[in-house]
Amino acid sequence: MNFGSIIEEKLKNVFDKFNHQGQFDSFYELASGHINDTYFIKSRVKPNFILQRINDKVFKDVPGMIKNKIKISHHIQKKLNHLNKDELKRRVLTFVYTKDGSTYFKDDYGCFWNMTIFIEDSKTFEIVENEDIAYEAGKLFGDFLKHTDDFNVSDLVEAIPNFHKMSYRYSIFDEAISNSNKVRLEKSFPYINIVNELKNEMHILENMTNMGLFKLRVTHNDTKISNALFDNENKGLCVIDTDTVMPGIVLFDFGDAIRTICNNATEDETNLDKVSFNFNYYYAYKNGFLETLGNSLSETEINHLPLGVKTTIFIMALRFLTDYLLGDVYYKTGYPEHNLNRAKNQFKLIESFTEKMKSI
Ligand code: GN1
Ligand code: MG
Repeated sequence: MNFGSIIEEKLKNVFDKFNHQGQFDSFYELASGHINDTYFIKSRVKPNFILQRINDKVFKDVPGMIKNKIKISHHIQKKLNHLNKDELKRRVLTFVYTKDGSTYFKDDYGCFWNMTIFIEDSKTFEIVENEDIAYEAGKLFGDFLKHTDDFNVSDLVEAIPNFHKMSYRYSIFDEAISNSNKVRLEKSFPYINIVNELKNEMHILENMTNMGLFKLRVTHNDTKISNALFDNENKGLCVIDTDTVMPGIVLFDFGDAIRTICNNATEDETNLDKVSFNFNYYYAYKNGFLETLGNSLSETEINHLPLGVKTTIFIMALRFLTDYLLGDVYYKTGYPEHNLNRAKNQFKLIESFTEKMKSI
């Protein structure tokens, strides 16, 4: 048996554990995520499905994290109950339970699997092509926060503790420097300097959060543009990948969307000349976002949106650099310097954002 058919057998087996009317036809891997293994399952009868093996080294409480996702989906479904059943299924993720009623399946190797219904006639973008898409994305992620605004944050587990806590990110970065191999450390030197230079500024939001200046909300925490589904007319459809939904502040959700929407290149681009910050997309996104969410944001939140952007790009740069120093233990990588290149890309984006920000 070759590797492909071993995976197919495995997926068929797992798929069979879930409660659905589908019949396994074929599969392919959706390889753009950095953490979980995600598969498109084509069924002989519609719907098709998304089957996902959750990385339990990253998500230490998988059942709790899946519960988060399901609670949030149900909450949004109630908010959208004016839509008909078919339309509703295109606007919010539908989770499929196992035949014995569990929200996930745990296989013999201890791996956790969960499944959702695939949303047909939808697409994602890795790079934004025009302002309309940026605006639609703003409305979509704004809607997500708006719909969950009245959800009690203490009903969610912290899917990944300290996820956006800068002091924590700095502390594991410092540890990584002490434990890094020499070659990786030397290649990182210029960027380690940038990290140190920005230290105070990059702690402002954490300090303000500790002072209670930002509302603790239900936040998505992975609002990169590829986690927004669009329909064939490029209208925003559904927010996906709710793994990291947990209590947080609005600024990282705003920042992470902007980080990916306003980068003229992808996060993996190694030609840094192509990496530059697009302010037209920034304004388009912000317009969509504030149109849906504006009334629920405080003046302090709105005033700190630009710092939210810089801090979010920075925290990604820092996380990629830390993982490079540690020898690629967290993110999936395609080649040895992948994480370093991702970090360089994000540092270049910060530089471009800061320069352009000064001139407006
Ligand atoms: C990871 O696996 P994926 O692509 O959904 C990461 C995000 C990063 C993103 C960068 C749990 O998300 O925080 O922003 O890579 N997810 C986790 O592309 O760490
Ligand atoms: Mg994710």
